[in-house]
Amino acid sequence: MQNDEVASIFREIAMMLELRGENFFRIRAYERAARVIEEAGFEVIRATEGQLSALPGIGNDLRKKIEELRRSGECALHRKLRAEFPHGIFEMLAVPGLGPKTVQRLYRTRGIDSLNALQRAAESGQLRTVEGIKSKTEQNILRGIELIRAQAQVIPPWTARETAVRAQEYLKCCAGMARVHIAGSLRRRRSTVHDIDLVAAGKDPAQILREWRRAPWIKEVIAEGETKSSVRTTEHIQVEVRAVLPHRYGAALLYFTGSKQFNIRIRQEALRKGMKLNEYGVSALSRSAAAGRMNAAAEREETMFAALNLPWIPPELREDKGEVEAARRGSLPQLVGPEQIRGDFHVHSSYSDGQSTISEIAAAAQETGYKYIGICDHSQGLRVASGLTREQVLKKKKEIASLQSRFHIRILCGTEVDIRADGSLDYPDEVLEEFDLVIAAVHSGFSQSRVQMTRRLVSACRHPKVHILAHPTGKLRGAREECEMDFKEVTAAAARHRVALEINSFPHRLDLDESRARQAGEAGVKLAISSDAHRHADLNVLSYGIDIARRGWLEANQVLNCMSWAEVQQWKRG
Ligand code: DGT
Repeated sequence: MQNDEVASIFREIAMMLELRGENFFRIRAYERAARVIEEAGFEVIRATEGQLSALPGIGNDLRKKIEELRRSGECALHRKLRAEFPHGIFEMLAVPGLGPKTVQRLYRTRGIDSLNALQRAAESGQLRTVEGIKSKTEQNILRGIELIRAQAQVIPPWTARETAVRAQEYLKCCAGMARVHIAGSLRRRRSTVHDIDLVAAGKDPAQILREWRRAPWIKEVIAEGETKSSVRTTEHIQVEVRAVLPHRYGAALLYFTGSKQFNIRIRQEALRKGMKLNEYGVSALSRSAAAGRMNAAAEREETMFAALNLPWIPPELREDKGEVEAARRGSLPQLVGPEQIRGDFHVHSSYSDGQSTISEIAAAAQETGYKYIGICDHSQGLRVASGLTREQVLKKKKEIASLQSRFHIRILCGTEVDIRADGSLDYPDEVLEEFDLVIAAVHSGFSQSRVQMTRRLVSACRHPKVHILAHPTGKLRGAREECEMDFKEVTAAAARHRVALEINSFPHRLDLDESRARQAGEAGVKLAISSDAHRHADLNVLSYGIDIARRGWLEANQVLNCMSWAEVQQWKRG
């Protein structure tokens, strides 16, 4: 049993206790324990008594529950609570904005006990007849259900990469294997991946697939043939492998990288140039051209593009969003890459709701090769995230000053200051003056009207101390949509006042997304790619933000953290 499984059992216990209306502190204890277990850094199920007791918030009772899980794979309390509620209740609890009290009421008074029943009741307008539910809430519930359904099909990005790399490594060892590459949406670095695609080349494709199907983590073969195998792994992830002869590898990789819209577009481009393109190669429409030359093109992706008289198009751009035209004109962007990133502005330390000390974060950032690291803890008003008072800010500043000489990277004393409902910031100006770096963000009041929210964000951009607007749309993957606002007006204000918009790389946020990032870039706004890490070990999530930036056509000169800290200060001064 892995940590996330133990954590999810504790989280369910917390939810069920809440459904029962039990003691607040008992509920919070299970929720806190779930978080601590997820971030423990070792497998709690195998841990010693001493290791468990050293974890914050894991007292005797919770430690015994973990030991019970180790012994029996089960927890009696969990099983008992589970039996009290129908399974569908848990699906309902996942609907954004639907708390345990309302779920309980819907179940007890109306017998609504599943997502489907909830959807039917909302669609027929019955929910609004329940006490405490307005027609707007009913609409929000329907949107929430849609969001959950869409999210259920998506493989989390870290799982997708891990599964794909494991499959690739296995295939590399198959007899006669010449080349193997990850394809599909994962190669295009989409944040929503539904299945894993790989293209393999060798002199005996059928033999490669026979060997592939023997991989120990394959649970079920869905479809198989001489050139294609579709399987489901033990983690229920669908993996598609296409095996081809080496001289067809480039054509197959191009085709199975997609996207489908890009494939259609590039086929049209071939036709325009008197050629025919498919997953086997590219050939002249007229028979006069030498077939051999065309076959040679099919061996590598670069030569496929060259045959069409185009430069190689980075997979991240292959969405039919103008990239073929840009390639034809010779104006493809020089996409930002990880090697150009000089630092991370947005990391939380144990001063607020982070798990790592400033020293641990600085050491990890230095190890990553960064030149600076922004320690941006929450501001005073955000009590749930242990926001810092003025006194704590001064203490943190002092600690940073004393730590600085131990590191050769710059440690920036920063804040993620809350933007209040009226657009003012959660620290007075004299406290903001204490910081090297100010990131402003909305953390509540997301249901404000479009006009109010736009005004709120624009007003934050106007504040002369603000460098970055964090997670600008407030979106949470699978849980909350973008808030209502005039994005164009916000980008115009950001450009005017030299405020960068954040691409928040944390997998549950990924905000801005690629189309917003591209829009902002085109409006002349700088983008800051941040990890929003709450543990030093999570600095590497920044790679998801880089994927978004690349898919948003961004070049290094548009990215704030590709600048040196001196350049950032100069940019802010204007
Ligand atoms: P997904 O499944 O949402 O993760 O996205 P993809 O892009 O990986 O799509 P997938 O796995 O269905 O197929 C892999 C690639 O194969 C896709 O990106 C383009 C190509 N492909 C699949 N079906 C078609 C099709 O009907 N027409 C064309 N032109 N290409 C296709």
